[in-house]
Amino acid sequence: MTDANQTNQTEKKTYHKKATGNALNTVKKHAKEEDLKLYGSCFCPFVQRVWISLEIKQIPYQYIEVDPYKKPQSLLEVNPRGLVPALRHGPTWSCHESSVLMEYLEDLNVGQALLPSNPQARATCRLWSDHINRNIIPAFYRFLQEQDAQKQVTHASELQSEIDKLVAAADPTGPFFLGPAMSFVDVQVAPWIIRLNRVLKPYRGWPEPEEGSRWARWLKAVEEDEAVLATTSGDELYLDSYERYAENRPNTSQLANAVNSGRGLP
Ligand SMILES: N[C@@H](CCC(=O)N[C@@H](CS)C(=O)NCC(=O)O)C(=O)O
Repeated sequence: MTDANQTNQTEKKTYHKKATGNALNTVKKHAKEEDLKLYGSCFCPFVQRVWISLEIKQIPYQYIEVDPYKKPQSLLEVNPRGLVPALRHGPTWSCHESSVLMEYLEDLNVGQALLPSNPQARATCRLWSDHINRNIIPAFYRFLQEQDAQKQVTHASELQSEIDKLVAAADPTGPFFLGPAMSFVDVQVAPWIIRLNRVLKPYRGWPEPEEGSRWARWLKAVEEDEAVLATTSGDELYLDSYERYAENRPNTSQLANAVNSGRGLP
């Protein structure tokens, strides 16, 4: 006879350890040894930021899938905190933190620039990237992890209002933040944009954007961007990987713990 609890346990979904769909093709194309190595996890939105940047810039890189919850020695060597993404470039140098890594790739001056050249326009991009990190991302997880239906309504409107501030700061025509081309701010927010439909919609009933709105055009442009598509797995990968967050299971991740205890994100 099967123990009921045990059955329940085995039915729980968990994070995937291998990319699927388009992202798997990209992983395969970047399996061979390169000087620049991205240590990533297929489900991780912070990794996807760096991955999209590499794809846009067409910098040669090697993609190395790691499990950040198991923290293999190979990951701890490039990031002692044991979080993904981390980069190794050359035999000895390594670094981590997705926003820092995006800035590093920018500083290499290889391929398409993601920040504009004008210092004031660059500062504006950094200001809105800070808004994404400081306000949009925490609001996303507070909403996803909240178990109380009433509080979910409050968190949904908080998330929407943080997104609205970003939309109000964007170029009025778009479809991207600075206009017709994807740039730094778009890449910073893109992984969470694609997770609205794949995670917040199925788990929390996140609505479709208002038809014809500036936000709807932005979403569509991000969803159709080549580098976003190339780093995105099949829908099921996200649905499965985020069930832990949607159920707010204990010790899901350092990020989930930080959200639950009201601390800043790791
Ligand atoms: N601030 C970090 C956050 C990175 C992060 O939280 N990564 C998650 C995966 S999505 C991780 O490595 N978690 C491991 C853990 O919680 O122990 C960044 O921007 O790179």
